Amino acid sequence: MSTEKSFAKGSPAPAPVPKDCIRLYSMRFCPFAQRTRLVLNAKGIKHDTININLKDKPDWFLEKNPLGLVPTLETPAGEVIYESPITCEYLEEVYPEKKLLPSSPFGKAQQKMMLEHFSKVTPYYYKITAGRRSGEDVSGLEAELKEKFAKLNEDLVKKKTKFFGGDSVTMIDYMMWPFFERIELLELKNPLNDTPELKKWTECMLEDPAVKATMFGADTYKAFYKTVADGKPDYDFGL
Ligand SMILES: N[C@@H](CCC(=O)N[C@@H](CS)C(=O)NCC(=O)O)C(=O)O
Repeated sequence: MSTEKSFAKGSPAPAPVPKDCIRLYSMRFCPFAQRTRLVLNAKGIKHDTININLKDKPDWFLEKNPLGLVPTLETPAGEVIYESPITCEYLEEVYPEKKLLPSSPFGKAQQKMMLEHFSKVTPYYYKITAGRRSGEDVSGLEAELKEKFAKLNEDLVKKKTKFFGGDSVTMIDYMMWPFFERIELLELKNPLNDTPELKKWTECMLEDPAVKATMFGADTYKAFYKTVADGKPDYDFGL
């Protein structure tokens, strides 16, 4: 089962998670939930998806995850896992066939450190888009973000690899990708022109089957985030 339309407050609770399946509570346009969708997809994990209306959440969802955030996973045994990096690490451990993390403790630690650095990038997406909406001068924020992109570029140059964890896609690439898929929302002028390796990375990522399977186009994101900015998020946009 995959519900596309979102469940809002008052919607009946979905059936229990089927025995051979894992469930993802999601929102179709959420970059954090996309991390989990990428991992589910890359590993070919059988799952169902319940989309949540995040403005008007069902009580049964809040009972599962009191933070009320997506992504949230639920197993047939009723175990609930949330916070995107935690959901992805859980999937890596439970479904180890196609590995996305290195096996050495140092390799794993390196990916976590990269993610920690990257977690300083994501707030700019909210600050810049909100700043623009309220007519603020966001040029300082833009410059800071470009500086962060330059650091990521330098990282790829030093490593001499196509991806952040080597020459094939690994977990860290999937953790970062959703924010690059949405880069046009920032309305920056040629955002990756000064960072050619990072730009090449985005081109390589676009070839990845899990990326292709989970992505939306820039026009869809723009239209969805316009509904958010107008205070009436249309979680079912395009359905
Ligand atoms: N730190 C969380 C962030 C997840 C998050 O912010 N998800 C948003 C949707 S993009 C959400 O669920 N928002 C609902 C709310 O804030 O009430 C993670 O990495 O999973």
